[in-house]
Amino acid sequence: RFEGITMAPPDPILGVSEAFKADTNEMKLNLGVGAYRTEELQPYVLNVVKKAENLMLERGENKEYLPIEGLAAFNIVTAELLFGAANSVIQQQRVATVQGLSGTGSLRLAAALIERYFPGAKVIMSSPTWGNHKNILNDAGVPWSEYRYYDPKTVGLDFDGMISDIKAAPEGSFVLLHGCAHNPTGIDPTPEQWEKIADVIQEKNHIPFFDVAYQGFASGSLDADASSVRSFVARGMELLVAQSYSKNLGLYAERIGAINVVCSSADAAERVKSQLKRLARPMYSNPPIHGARIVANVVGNPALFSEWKAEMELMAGRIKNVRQKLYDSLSAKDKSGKDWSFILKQIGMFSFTGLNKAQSDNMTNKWHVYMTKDGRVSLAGLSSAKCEYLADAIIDSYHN
Ligand code: PLP
Ligand code: TYF
Repeated sequence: RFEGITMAPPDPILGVSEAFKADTNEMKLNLGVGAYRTEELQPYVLNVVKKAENLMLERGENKEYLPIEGLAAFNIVTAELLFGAANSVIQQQRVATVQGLSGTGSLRLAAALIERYFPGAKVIMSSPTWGNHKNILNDAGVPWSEYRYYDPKTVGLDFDGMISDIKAAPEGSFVLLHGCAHNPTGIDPTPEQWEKIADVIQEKNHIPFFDVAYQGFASGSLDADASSVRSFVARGMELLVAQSYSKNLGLYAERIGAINVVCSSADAAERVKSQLKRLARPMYSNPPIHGARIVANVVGNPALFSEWKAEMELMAGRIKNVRQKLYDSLSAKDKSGKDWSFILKQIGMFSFTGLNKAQSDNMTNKWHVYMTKDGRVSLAGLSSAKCEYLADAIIDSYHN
């Protein structure tokens, strides 16, 4: 029966945290998982979240099931936050929004929609991308391949490679794009490059499929971080957007996010929504309510909303500080003349160091710095006090 089941490999990101826990060295540093920590390297619950939870407690809200599509008040504010409340797609009710189990569950629902209504259509994704994208599409039975994205020579974007691979994909493919703060590279296209990407997607009748897991975390501004999605919408394109509140509201364990499908008519949006509900019902029946209420309260209340923005700027600002300090330490300590300025050009929670697997192993085995084997470090798990230590570890690993 179960005897024949073999051991599954550990998840390449979550497995890092497990190894970190087992290490007893006091210098150990967990830069694996992308989760925000305070300067004291402790998890952080936003004040606005606590305030929203207090409000909810005072109101004595019940625990009845949500409808399949989730909390109505959440679905309204989440689409408005993404597209802008005045956007014509909102005004014309052309967006099908369904609450999902955070970013991952929303991507999974989108993948199920693609599998069912676009049989054989391929999703193309950046090389590299967030590792779970491949798992999600594999389990949904959606074929995928990669487009060029990262150029190791410049530690920057391979824009020409990206454009020619998007052009070469079969017409009507889904193009998976990170809305902002690309994970793992921290390298985003410029606004001009986004326009060219949109041009080729339109030329080839492809469908953009955005993953927005870091709105507010890239620039510190919610609107600026949604500009890629909004510029595609402004062209009248149909598209998909998965959203997550794990990082920007620190609601990791509440599993709150949404899938939004922008359609060409209100009528189509209603039909798409009915099909998303049909896909969700046998998978998990209906989503959890707590995180949805928190988001609805924070985004829907002007005072809490502006407080949220201030707290997000604080989080994004702390990450920018350690990014700068890491660069300063590397530049001061490294006598090889290597140019480390690529670290300052990257944005969001991560830095892609360019360390290869053997060098990343040295970081962990010799220096007790836990990170993914692709050379990604989560700056959200770094404190100012640890920047010099990390710089020493990186320089040692690079030159050995
Ligand atoms: N997409 C990307 C690119 C991510 O980096 C993450 C989390 O790290 C997610 C989606 C989904 O996270 P969650 O399921 O917690 O919303
Ligand atoms: O650090 C990352 O890239 C993510 C973090 O259910 C993560 O993989 C961890 C757990 C989870 C979703 C995302």
